[in-house]
Amino acid sequence: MGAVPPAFAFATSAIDGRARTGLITTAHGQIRTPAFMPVGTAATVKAMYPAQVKQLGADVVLGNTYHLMLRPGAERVARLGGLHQFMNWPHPILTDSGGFQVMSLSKLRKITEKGVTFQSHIDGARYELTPERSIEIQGLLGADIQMQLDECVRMPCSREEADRAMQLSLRWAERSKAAFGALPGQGLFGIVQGADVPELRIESARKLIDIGFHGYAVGGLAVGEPQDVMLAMLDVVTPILPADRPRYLMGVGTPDDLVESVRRGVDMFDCVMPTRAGRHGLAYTRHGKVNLKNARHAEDTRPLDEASPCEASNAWSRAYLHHLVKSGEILGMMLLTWNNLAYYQELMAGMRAAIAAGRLDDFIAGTKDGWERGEA
Ligand code: PRF
Repeated sequence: MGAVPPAFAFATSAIDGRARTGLITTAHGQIRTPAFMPVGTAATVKAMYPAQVKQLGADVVLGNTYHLMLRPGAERVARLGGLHQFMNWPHPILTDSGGFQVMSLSKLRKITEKGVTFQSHIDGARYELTPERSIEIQGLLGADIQMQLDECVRMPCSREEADRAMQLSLRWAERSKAAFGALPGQGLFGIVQGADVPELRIESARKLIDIGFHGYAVGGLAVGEPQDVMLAMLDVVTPILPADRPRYLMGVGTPDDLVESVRRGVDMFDCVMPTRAGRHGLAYTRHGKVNLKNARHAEDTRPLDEASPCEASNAWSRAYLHHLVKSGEILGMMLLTWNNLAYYQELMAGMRAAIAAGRLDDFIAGTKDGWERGEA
């Protein structure tokens, strides 16, 4: 990196239907899109070394304002040189704003116009998170991509509730933008809300575009609704988002969600699924999911995927992985997390190459065929 980081930018290099492939430029390097961001909630992608995450093809990881403000604290991370240095990940970092995690993890939370107050899930201490404080924290962490504070409602919910949360998120979007003191190479994303109501989604997207962000996220999906509802909302939203800004579907998803969303024009994803599943004995492969807890693997000498270039997938037998998982051994979690992130990154690389070649639909059909035909 030179003395002055490059400006935040997004450029597409190929379009295939509504899907795009391109490059986001940030202060800490470039992100190839479509991108899957491994989740590094507490300044660690659980059970993985940072260099290993990068080597699998991840260009960016996600950190969480909520967790890091509670422990070790944003000011402390800043004193220690920022999140990149703290966790020894010199590449791009995106931080979520905290609102979603407050709603899912904290106790006694209360939302007002000003922001959200809550009790820490760690020690019960009281905190306040406003749009301004969230942006301040993300700045202290040094995140390359920062997210506005928003309110995400679970589905099913009433139209009135969806409307109220979406309008509040719009007002918080304005305040987040006003508070954002961009350093070179840093960007701020707005978040589209509106549950499963197309008119609310459209109003949210239009008004965010008027405010103006470096990128646009679609929030409030994968929160209890069936996949067809999520995809229908993407069909409504992605066509009206600016073609020259990255689009990020938050907290999604399964491999099938990823391919169907890329087909609909999404550029970025994050999800705990590959890492969390890996700590619970579940492997994702080209041949579908493999539950290593199942006794049918107890004497299976085959690896997860002998054709995979990833060592976690080709070098250890299912019998051994079954044993590690049944014994609660740390190495079981490490190997399955490694396998799962390798598979997710391989899927993203496959989609990027397919879009560049104008063959995304064929690639997706072949990929689904592999999952369905199984053997695993
Ligand atoms: N908002 C924010 N983070 C999120 C979500 C959201 O709606 C979701 C919903 N899938 C995951 N993470 N800020």
